Amino acid sequence: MFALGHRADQNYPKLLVPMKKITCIADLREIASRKVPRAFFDYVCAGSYEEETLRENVDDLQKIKLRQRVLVDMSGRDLTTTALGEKISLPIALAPVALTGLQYGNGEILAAQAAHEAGIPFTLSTMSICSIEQVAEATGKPFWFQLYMMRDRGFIAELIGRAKAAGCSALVLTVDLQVLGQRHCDVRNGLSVPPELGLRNVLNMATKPAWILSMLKSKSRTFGNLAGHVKGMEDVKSLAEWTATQFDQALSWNDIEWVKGQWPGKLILKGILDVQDAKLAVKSGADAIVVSNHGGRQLDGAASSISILPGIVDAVGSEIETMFDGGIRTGMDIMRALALGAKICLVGRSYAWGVGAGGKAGAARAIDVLAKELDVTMALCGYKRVVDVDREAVEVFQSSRTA
Ligand code: FNR
Ligand code: LAC
Repeated sequence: MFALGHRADQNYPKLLVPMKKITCIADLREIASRKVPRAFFDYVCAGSYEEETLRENVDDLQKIKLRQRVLVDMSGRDLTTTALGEKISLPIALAPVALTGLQYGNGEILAAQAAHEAGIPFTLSTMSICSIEQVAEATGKPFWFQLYMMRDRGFIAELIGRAKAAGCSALVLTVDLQVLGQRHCDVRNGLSVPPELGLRNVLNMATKPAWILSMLKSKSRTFGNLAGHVKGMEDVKSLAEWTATQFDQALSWNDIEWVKGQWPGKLILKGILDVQDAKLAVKSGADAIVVSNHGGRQLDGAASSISILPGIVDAVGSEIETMFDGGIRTGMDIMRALALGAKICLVGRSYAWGVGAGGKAGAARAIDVLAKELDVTMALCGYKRVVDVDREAVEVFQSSRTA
């Protein structure tokens, strides 16, 4: 698999770089920036409003210093762990990312295949391009389904039923997007699904032949789970307008019971960023939470996910599985989040750029980069097993280390 490359230090012609020569997530982002039409690439990168929270997610992770330990036996390392009681080969899951199938044709199917081959969970967004059924049929493996609660409860019950019928192994209920935080670039780019064929967009797409080719092979070009079921979904000109009319702004803790009635399986609440809410999540009977600010795409000015994580783990860590997302760009970041108590990390943009850069090979490369970085980081911090990583792995958040 080849992709467009960018680095001056690589001995490859700029146009073709083998995937295995891609060294880091930043490489995948760079390649995606050239291969994916502008409106869809910007959609992935963006945070809401001033992008303060987006920046803090990344910056606060980098501020946490890892503790270098030497002369400890680090042979035979083991990156396996569990999520919701299931064994997984890395402490990572692919986060729900809307419109992945517009980064590259069949993007959701390809990312799901890459995740399954790596032995980690894939989460399909409600707002995916490939439908639940298409992903299930193409992969033949269970995945997690992410749910947005809309006003039409009949449709939501039907959607949950479809996830059940497809053999989904967990429901991820996202609770931090009942109204949409504005990402300025989406307004400026006129982001629409399916892509609007105005002159500017067409000219931009014409410079992306690999993308066009992948889209021609794609099973779907609009919201696969919603088109044909929800009115107006065949042609969405503004996500903000659409969410404002469809999403249930009255959603409250009382509705979790209703969801559990429809879905007796494992339930994950995604978008918890407050200790008080984490305690309510435990009370609600959910199996897990994702400490998340939606990758800095919703409440701008909210604290970084990583700054909130330890407080939540201290408050509820023994009562509920605590997952984490926001700002993971390296294996070192994963180590930091695990050290502060995350059971696993969900990864959003890092793999979405991979899909844009090269479909399944790009997604697989993103997972591989993160896994290898985590493996080396663990070794240099003196850990053999992911499940043993604890707060002793970082310099901050140590209360009293005397020896
Ligand atoms: C998202 N996210 C998201 N979350 C969700 O529950 N449903 C969704 O459909 C989407 N869609 C979506 C699209 C794009 C382009 C991005 C970047 C993110 C949020 C996502 O699941 C996750 O919380 C963040 O991406 C985590 O932050 P990082 O890893 O991107 O920094
Ligand atoms: C987003 C939504 C759709 O972040 O989750 O764009």
